[in-house]
Amino acid sequence: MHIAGDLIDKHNRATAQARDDDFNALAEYLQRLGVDIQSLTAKAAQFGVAIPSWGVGTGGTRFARFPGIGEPRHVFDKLDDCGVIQQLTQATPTVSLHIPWDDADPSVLREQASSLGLGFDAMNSNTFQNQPDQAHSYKFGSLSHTDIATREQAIEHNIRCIEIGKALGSQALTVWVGDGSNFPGQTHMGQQFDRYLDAMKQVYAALPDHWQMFTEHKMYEPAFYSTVVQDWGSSYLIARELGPKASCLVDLGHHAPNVNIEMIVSRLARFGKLGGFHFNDSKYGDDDLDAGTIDPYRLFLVFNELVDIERQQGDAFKPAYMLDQSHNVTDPIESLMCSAMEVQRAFVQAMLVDREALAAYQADNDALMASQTLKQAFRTNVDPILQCARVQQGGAHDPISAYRESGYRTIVAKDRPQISGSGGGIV
Ligand SMILES: [Mn+2]
Repeated sequence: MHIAGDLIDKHNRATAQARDDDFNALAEYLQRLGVDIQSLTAKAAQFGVAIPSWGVGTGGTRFARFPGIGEPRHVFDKLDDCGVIQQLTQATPTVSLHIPWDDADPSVLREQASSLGLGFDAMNSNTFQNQPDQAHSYKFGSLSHTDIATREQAIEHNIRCIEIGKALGSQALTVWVGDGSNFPGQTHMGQQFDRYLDAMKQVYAALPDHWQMFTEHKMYEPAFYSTVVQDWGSSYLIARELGPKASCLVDLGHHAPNVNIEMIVSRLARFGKLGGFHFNDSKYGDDDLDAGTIDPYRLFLVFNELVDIERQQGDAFKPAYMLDQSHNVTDPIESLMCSAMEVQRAFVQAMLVDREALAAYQADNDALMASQTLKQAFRTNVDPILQCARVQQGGAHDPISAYRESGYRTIVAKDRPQISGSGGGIV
């Protein structure tokens, strides 16, 4: 189901004068800096970040989950919600599925997705919880489990995810495991890592040639003492051991407070192992808050590195961008739209950085002016660029307002009974 085109047109007409005025004012300002607003707007329009299918449901904490009205009942409802996010923001052209939560006939999934103007991003395997018909439990791990039959079951599941992904037109597999330990001494950390690597090599061997495989580090949860893929160093080692199709995903939330994530991004890219991102924000740990809500400057600094790397590596540099959040107190569609726009904003702001000036300040060791060069780009309000990029493509000037005007949630709630629980949103 879509938002009525008439409603979006009406909304965009009502905001047209303000949009034009603001765009022209910004164009004038950027012209003084030697920046062409039209090419910047075209780049903003091309920007896309994938929506995780699990993100359109309400998440929860270890304490409770408070479902909202009209939550998606199954993957087809999730695709509808993702379609609305794409329709209004024009910044989220793909969906990332999670197996087995989203198991369904691939041809039907493909048909619905294409009718909504959506494609499929990376496939996500799930070996961190048991399924009803499962022979071996993942309570004590999956790909690194001490029991070979459990490891084989986890390998088989990942290979099945690749098969489903092939039928959907996906080209990547993200492997995230909950494996680790809760007590010192519980596992032999070296042998556990060996078992994980051995299992991952078997999954890697099943990848089609043009596919990529992403590993994602996380310092804690659900294992609270050690995790098998604890940090970016472990993730890098895994990607290097596996081969050229393997690279690292950086989930912004999976770091201790104050960690310099932009430096991690720079390091991984420098050695060809930056696969992509899970965008969200965090105040304390893996809070899975909306992107840019706590520290928009850090998000900008990450994109500052990405734009710099792209300038050096050209089109060969194509990191996978995805959101990964848990929405506990907001409408997930609204949160995902806000996050997609925040990520797009950081990208556009980072393109405003005067790279030549920055390089000169760095060469002169002029720390203050180098920092000011970044700040100047970050302080620029690029809303008019984002608004025009959306409207030019048929999206809404203000997606949140248009969404609220449409009453979408109330309308779908008539067909979607309130549910008490479903897959979480905490990976
Ligand atoms: Mn993640």
